[in-house]
Amino acid sequence: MDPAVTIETLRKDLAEVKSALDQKNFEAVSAEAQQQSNLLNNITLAIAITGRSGAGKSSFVNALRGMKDRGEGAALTGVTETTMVPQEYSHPTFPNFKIWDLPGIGTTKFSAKEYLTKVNFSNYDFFIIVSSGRFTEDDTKLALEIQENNKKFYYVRSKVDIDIDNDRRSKGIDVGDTHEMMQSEKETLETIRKDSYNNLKALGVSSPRVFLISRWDLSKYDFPLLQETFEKEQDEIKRDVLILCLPILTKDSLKKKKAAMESLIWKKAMVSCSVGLIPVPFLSLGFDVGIVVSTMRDICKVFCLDENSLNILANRVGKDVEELKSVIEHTPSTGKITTEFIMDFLKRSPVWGTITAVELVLDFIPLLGALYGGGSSFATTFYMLKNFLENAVKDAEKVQAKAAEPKRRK
Ligand SMILES: Nc1nc2c(ncn2[C@@H]2O[C@H](COP(=O)(O)OP(=O)(O)OP(=O)(O)O)[C@@H](O)[C@H]2O)c(=O)[nH]1
Ligand SMILES: [Mg+2]
Repeated sequence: MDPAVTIETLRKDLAEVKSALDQKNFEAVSAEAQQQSNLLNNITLAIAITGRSGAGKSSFVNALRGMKDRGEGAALTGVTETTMVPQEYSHPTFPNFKIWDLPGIGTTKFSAKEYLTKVNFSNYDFFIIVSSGRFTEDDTKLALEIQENNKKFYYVRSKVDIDIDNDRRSKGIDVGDTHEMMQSEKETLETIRKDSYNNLKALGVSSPRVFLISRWDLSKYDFPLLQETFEKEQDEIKRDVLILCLPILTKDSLKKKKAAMESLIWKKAMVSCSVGLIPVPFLSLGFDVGIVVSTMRDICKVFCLDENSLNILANRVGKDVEELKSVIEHTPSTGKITTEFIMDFLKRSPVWGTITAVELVLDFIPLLGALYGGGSSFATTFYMLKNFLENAVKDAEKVQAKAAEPKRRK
């Protein structure tokens, strides 16, 4: 791991930590850090996907998990037999993030109330109702009942790529005619938007919000907006879980993941001062190596740099995993993130060797001196994790760019 954090960036980061600490009293922040620092493993988030048979529910489940429809653990799609019981699918690397594939209400004989009881509605954080055509009265009754039970729901209109293509063909527009294609696409999307709005309004929904989506290109159309909307409407902790677990689709998702991870890092650094300390002889410091190791591994998973995520991404984009790995410069494979790796990094770190980062930390946030090790544990953990994160983001950008490159013809 090459050092990526300089004194200047450390100073800036500490100013941010300080402003977070200044807003509450130290004990409250400390307790909050304890509670939230392990959110990826402690907090469960469950999303329910419902909608008519064939609407694209299972495809959407796979899309949210960053997976292809074929492959180990993928939800079965395109089958004619609809399963009549909720199916649970965990996120491939963060098992507490669950997506439930529910049978559509129209495929059951239940009323909305009975349906919600049967599918254990209270287990879900929110619902997504998927339709590939008009939303039905059943879907709408369900949405109103969900609302009645104080849960959120989002309407998703899937398969817009098919509508766009159909309209283009019926207008006789050639695929080479980019300008005409774009115009036609705009018109199709506008028509679907209006039609969905009017249809839902007619069914009794007061201010319908519909998100237009294609499973084949989630970075286009309304998926980024949908993601942003449900992040906005969750509490702070669940929002961070969503941001960290949802697939990387745009540069913006990388940015958001980085910010969420940064806020997690200083909480981890505070916790690292209080438990299972081991001394670092050459620095006469103590910090929790276990926390540092597990957080670095989590960073790898969040930024799709661990073996499992890389394999899933390679499979999704039809590339060899070695090709994706070849652009990773700084981030080691998760198996190599060990106590030895961390000690070695600290020994080689020029920033750590030449300045007393502890003093810098205490200068900024004298309160941290009250922590175990007089702030040194905090400073060491914070510095190392921040460094690892900066490097991971650089690598993630390169891996995503490689994944997005057109495939070479053989
Ligand atoms: N072109 C296109 N096809 C899609 C999209 N979403 C799903 N499909 C296809 O639509 C078909 C049905 O999708 P599924 O995800 O199996 O639908 P489902 O709602 O789970 O169906 P049931 O489980 O039978 O209720 C599959 O062949 C999918 O590949 C999309 O956004 N665009
Ligand atoms: Mg299905």
